[in-house]
Amino acid sequence: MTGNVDKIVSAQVIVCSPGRNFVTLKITTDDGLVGWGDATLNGRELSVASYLRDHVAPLLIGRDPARIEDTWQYLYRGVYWRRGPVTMAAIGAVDVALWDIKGKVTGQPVYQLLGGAVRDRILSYTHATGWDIPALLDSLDEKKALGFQALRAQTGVPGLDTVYGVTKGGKPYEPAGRGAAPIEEVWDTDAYLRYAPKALAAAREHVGPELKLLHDAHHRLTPNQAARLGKSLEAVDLFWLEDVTPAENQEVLRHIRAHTTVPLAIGEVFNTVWEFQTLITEQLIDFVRAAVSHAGGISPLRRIAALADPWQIKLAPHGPSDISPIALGASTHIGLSTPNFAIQEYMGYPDLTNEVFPHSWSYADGHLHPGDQPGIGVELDEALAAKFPYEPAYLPVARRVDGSMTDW
Ligand code: GCO
Ligand code: MG
Repeated sequence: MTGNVDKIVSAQVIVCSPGRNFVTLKITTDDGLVGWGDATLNGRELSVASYLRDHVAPLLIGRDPARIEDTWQYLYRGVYWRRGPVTMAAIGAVDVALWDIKGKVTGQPVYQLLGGAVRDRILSYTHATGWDIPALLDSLDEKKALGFQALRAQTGVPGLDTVYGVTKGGKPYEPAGRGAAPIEEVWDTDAYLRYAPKALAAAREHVGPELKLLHDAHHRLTPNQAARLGKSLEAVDLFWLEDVTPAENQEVLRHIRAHTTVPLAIGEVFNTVWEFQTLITEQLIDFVRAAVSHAGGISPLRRIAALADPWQIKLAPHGPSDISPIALGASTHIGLSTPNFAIQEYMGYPDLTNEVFPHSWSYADGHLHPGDQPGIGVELDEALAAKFPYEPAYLPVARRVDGSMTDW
């Protein structure tokens, strides 16, 4: 123990943009210990910053940082207008920062406080992306050469100029575009359904039977289209098919499940256990995709995992570029210590992001490990972050070929 930590003396919000926007919470105790949390919500960053700065930070001052669960309950149950991405991202940052402090107080990496390691390292997947099939196959080879044993495969679609998850010219995929308004993309689900099965079959043929292949439909199909796509992909032996339909309507999953055994992964846009309840207890999904930051922190994500466990449903947290290295680090502590954890998405970060957020977690040979630094093991270099102030940036929006809005 490093002393009698018993009071939070400050809670600051830092918004920076080293390549993309991140919202970071810094909680300081009267002993001078610092805990870091990630409150980034892609395209709506400033709303979470305000929620924390204006409504949460004043409530934290004077509280005992050791009372992580009580603080979580206070910020969740103590608010009449609860749930939703802004609230839960804010609460999530507080929860992670308090776990970070508890680790530093006890001198332990957080995974030890969560019960210790149940595995040696965490399987991770990254994105392979190609504008056409040959480019996708090259990208799969390139990512395999980095050691990945699980890869998400996305391709362009003939006739469309922009497609979710894909770049032209081999650049890493990054959906958020800087500027005062979102980019408008044109989307055609029929064209996608004609091409995607061919691209995924070619990918399987190319990589052989062992590599785990994943694919993200990004909320764009009707229930029947999803059922048909699932059926047509069974021979490809996907590790999962992600976000087949828009997340709001959960009943449709019963129809999809009745028609295909393709494993389904859902939940990156969910914020609480309640959105998973039916999907888990009716066994309508195979993987829970919640992110540690957007689902309210380490404490509630562990509860979601515990609910999923008896149904043999596994945790597979969201880990795109809009999850900061702090939340990614927190996720690796959960991954190392949670029995029904399957895989962590890991897009990787540009060098600048890694410099702004120095971290103890590491990637090697297709796997992640949180490292053994006390706490979460990730910090923000405030002086460097200050050189990259917030810049408006938005995720794209999508219209059908007839000009009407659809789900991006
Ligand atoms: C994924 C996701 C992301 C989201 C992004 C939006 O599976 O990684 O679908 O790429 O599009 O997080 O902010
Ligand atoms: Mg996704």
